[in-house]
Parts: sequence; C-alpha cells; structure tokens
Amino acid sequence: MRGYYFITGASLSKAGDISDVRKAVKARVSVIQMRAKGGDPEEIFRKARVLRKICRDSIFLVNDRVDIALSVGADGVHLGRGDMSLESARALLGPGKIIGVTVRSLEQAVQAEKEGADYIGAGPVFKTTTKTDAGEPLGIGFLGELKRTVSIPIAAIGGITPSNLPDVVEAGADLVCSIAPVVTSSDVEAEILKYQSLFRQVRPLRLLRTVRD
Ligand code: TZP
Ligand code: MG
Repeated sequence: MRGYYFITGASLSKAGDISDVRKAVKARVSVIQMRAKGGDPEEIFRKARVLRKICRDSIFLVNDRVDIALSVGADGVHLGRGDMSLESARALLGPGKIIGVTVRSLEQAVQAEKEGADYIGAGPVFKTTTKTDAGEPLGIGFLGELKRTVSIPIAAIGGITPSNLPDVVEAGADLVCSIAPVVTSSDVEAEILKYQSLFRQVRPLRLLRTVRD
C-alpha cells in the first residue's frame, strides 16, 4: 500500500462523492475510502453500494461503519478512536479484510500493530479545517518517529497539500490523504494526478538515502 489515498469529502465536494470517486478510479488510485459523517444510514448504504461497484479494481474501504462495509462487500474499514475496537471489527470482518486504525501516539500505533491493524492513519499532520475535532497537529517529526516504531504502512492525513507532500513522504508516509484540496478542485482527476506524480518523485530520494545510510 503506497501512494495517494483518496477519501471522500461530501460536504466540501464540488461535484459529489460519486463523481469524485469515478475520477479517482480514472487516475488509478489504489486505495479509496468512503467517509460519510452523519446523515441517513440508508443513504450511506446506497452510496456505498454504488461506490463499491465503481471501485472494482481499487481497494474500497468504509470509514467507521463495519456493518455497511460488510453489507456492500467492501475490502475493509477505517476505524477512528471512537469507533468499534479493532478486535471486534476483526471478529466481524475476518482475517482477509483490511482494517486501518487512526493513531495519535506511538503507544497507540504499537498497540494497533500488535492487534493486527493492516495500516495506521496518523493525523492531522498539519492544521486542517476539514475535521473540526481532529485535535492538535502531530507534525512531520511524529511521522518519522512512527516510521521507526512500526512496520505496517502509515497513512498521513490532515492539511497535506502538493507543497508539503514531499516532506510528508520523506518523513515516512506510505500513503498520503488530502481531502479538501482535491474535492474542491474543479478538476479532481488532474489534482489527484498531481499528488501521484509528486509522490513518485519523492520515493527515489528516500530509497537512495536508505541505501546510503
Ligand atoms: N483525520 C484527521 S485530519 C482529517 C481526518 C479525516 C481531515 C483531513 O482533511 P484535509 O482536507 O486533507 O486536511
Ligand atoms: Mg471514525
């Protein structure tokens, strides 16, 4: 799991989640998450079913809702701090599904890895207004510490833009999420392609440094 990770942002989106996800698929994004906050559960379920079909060749994850993930045949879930425990989600989903867990400390990261998380999400890395209860920014240094502490993939989120993406990837992010700059763009596909291309440019630098050290 590496590269740009698309997460829907319905309340900010110009064209809507379905159009945005179609664009993400066109840009060959490999991990796509439906993040639906509040609203009618039936509508969330129906949208998830449509998005699952659109994401035929991508990993499709559902935020928070293990029940909806199961009912639409999603590839897994992303769980925040207030969501179902990793243990319960794993019991429901089985060993074959992907479970990502949000962490805000090294201790939480170690525990998530030990309990079988497939990746961890760390954020907000920078200040963001997209998630109002996101808490204080963790900073780039925290990503580096995470990278040295766990070996599962790290998804960085919160305030990430094309200009700070190289630092985020250099610090150790395997996956990079950016919601507002992408879904508010008038050309979602072009914006995603920009992130993907920047991501690819940083990787060789990191590898070179690893070989040198
Ligand atoms: N979790 C931590 S920050 C955040 C989430 C879901 C929102 C990120 O949004 P943006 O627009 O990429 O800053
Ligand atoms: Mg959540």
